[in-house]
Amino acid sequence: PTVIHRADYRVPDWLVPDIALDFALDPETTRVHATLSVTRNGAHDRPLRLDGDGLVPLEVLVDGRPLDPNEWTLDNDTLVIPLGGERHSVETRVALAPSANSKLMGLYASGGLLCTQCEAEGFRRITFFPDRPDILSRYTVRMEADKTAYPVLLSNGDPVASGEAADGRHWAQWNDPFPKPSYLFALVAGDLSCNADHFTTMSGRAVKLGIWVREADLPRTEHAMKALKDSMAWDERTYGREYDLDVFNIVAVDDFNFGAMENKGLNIFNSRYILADAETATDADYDAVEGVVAHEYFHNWSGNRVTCRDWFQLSLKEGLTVYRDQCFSADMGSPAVKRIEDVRALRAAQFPEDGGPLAHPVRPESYMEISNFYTATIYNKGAEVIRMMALLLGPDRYRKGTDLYFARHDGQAATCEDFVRAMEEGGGIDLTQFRRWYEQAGTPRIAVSVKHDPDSHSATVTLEQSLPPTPGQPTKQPMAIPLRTALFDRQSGEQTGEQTLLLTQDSQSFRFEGINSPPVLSINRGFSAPVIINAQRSQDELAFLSAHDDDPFARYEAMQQLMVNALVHGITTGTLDPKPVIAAIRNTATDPALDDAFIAEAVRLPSEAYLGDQMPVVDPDAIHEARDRLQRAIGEALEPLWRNLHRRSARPVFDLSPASKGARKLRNMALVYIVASGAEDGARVAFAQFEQANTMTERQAALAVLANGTSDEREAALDIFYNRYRDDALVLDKWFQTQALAFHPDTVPLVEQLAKHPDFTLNNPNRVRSLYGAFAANQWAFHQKGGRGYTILGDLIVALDPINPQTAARMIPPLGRWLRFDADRGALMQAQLRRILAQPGLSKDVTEQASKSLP
Ligand code: HT7
Ligand code: ZN
Repeated sequence: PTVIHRADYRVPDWLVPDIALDFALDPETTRVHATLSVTRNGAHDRPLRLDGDGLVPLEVLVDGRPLDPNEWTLDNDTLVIPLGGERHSVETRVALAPSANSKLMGLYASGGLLCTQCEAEGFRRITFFPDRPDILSRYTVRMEADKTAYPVLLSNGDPVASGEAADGRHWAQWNDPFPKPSYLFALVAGDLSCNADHFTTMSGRAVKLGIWVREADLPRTEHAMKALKDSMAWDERTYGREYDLDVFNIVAVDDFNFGAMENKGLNIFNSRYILADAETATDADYDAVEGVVAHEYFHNWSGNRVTCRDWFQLSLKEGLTVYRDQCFSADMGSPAVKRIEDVRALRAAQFPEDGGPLAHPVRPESYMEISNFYTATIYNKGAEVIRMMALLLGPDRYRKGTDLYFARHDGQAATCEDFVRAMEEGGGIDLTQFRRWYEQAGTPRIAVSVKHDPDSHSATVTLEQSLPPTPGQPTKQPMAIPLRTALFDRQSGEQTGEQTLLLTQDSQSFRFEGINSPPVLSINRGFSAPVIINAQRSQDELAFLSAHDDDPFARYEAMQQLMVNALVHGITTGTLDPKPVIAAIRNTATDPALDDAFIAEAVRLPSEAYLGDQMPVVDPDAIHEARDRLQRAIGEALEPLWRNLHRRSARPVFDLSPASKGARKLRNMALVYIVASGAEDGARVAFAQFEQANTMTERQAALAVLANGTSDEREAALDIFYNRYRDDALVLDKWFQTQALAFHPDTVPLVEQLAKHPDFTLNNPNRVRSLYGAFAANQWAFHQKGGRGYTILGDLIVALDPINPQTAARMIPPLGRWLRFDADRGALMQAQLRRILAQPGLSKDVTEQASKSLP
């Protein structure tokens, strides 16, 4: 496949200021008639080139005249039309088969609906068009469909007309006044019901809000609607951004390759990020609904009004929008817990990506298939980069920078460089070196040492940074790294005043004055930079910070580091000392100043995968065994405490207040430790929680705990859960996921069985992710000796690629981590990658990921 390079960007030869689309919708054969007004861009004599993907032109007209087939050519999939004048009207007619579209890109059928997904390059599967984000057009859309099967017809912008047509059909027309790139086009037709509401903007305009779902799902849309209104108000308050159309619609669909899509005025969502009620959604699901609704809404400015010049700039909209949704969710709930969750997600997904064969900069230099670049690096590391700039500028200057960015680039297709320049000018700061965060891949490592000088009452903190080589980048330049840092006095427990140290050189020292005794270092507070710190702090110092640090993230981090040290020492030497961990947990769990949600986060053991990341070679069995042992020791030593917390945090009535959510989080954590203690009644306590739960948060947590064991209650709970929820796809996903994630000796054969279950299907990405995505994340089971897990994933990728290559390609990275494991496992993982690559007719998506993952 062809490789596209950032350096090859050229302005478009032809622009398309207006496009009219006419759809005769039908699931078997949809006819699309497109009329493009095209204008020559600059002085050149190059033909008009319109991207297509699997399209056959049935008719091509220029300025109303039908062309002979020899007046145009099809160059691979691209329609090439020589044009003589400066502006023309170009018409094409094509036919599509939405029901046969299993890739879920372009126009496809899902659960009786017809809907579209165009980002990144799906529009070319609908009509011939220069399908690149720097072509901004005004869209007029007319669609016609059977009135009984598709009573609701939606598109971008405002509805302008509708009427009856022959043969039981009807039509509607929508106009979008805002010029937009083709990836933001959307259309939905179906039998949908609407949760209708309204929002009055800061300038007093009334906006009609609609969330469109199956009628039976309407009661499950309240949380999403609240999230939407909260997001609209927050973006006005925080960024001065007002919504611009009279209508904002959201549609939920069951089959979706991603979380959601920010189409102008018509967001389309994976139903798992819209539907929520206490019976079927966990608190984490509620939070995800709130976060994704906000994310898509925020794109209206960071992505739609100001879009991307080319796909190398993807993080311009995604990094900024993730940062915006993270801040929103922090403001809606607990900032401390939100930060902990976001850092955990970054470390689980982005750090391994940055340290593996698929590492790429936040602004990549090349790609084969852009769908492969919707990554944790573009999204989550991109958000960290924005967060660092916000820290360096401070709130007021950051806001000046974003105001300037939005004002200067409104209605344009911009670049990451444009954003950084706006930050520089708005904030009055030089970000020359900081730009390396966009250029250099890899996670910086920082070695820290602290020297106390009693004579001068000062302490010197010395930082040394290094950035490992990544594919295509063998050597690196030093990064600009802002590290919020404080020193603590051991006796008083007081800190000496926080400073943001800006590390810009390979090695640099910073002096703190007024330090009377050897201090305890608190560094990267709030996780101010996405780096790995090696500060060589003793277990004693970490215990001190876990009790005294006034930065909640740093306090959590000290606790995690304490646990990691105990476990890594236990794994490498065979002797595990649980005492310091138990003491710190006791201290934290009984601290009356801490809230339940924070305690639950702080006492949770690091995941097996995170522990693997701390070791030179991952040993899945040793990690599992040591973590299990420590969990049991903590359970046993503090059993009365866990039982007390478990009882105390029960809530008879469901509500979504932070206190109630925190109580449920702590109750579930306590249950983990009660069962881990080996208490004779552990499974019964879990089963009782499972049966009596008044929320999915408690029910699923109890099911997960039982699924890890081999008790009779395990099978009973799994059966009850299945029979109760078998008709609810989103909850059934949890049933598959829980079993694939289970620390159970038979998880591998169970996953093989579940793949043959009548409710399993390769056609629904949520179901695929719930079984195989979860399994690949279960380090102990997936990496079981002998490579059966790798074969399972290899078989899946081979079977899924012809159906849905995007989803298949997303399953490759777990196999690409072979360098992190022993030689036997590594060879078996590579063998699967080679087998996949040998498949005839392999997609570009899987080819790129598999070939880059091999040496
Ligand atoms: N901007 C959206 C990206 C997206 C997507 C990308 C590839 C294939 C399918 C997709 N569906 C949505 C999602 C977002 O970041 O908001
Ligand atoms: Zn996004």
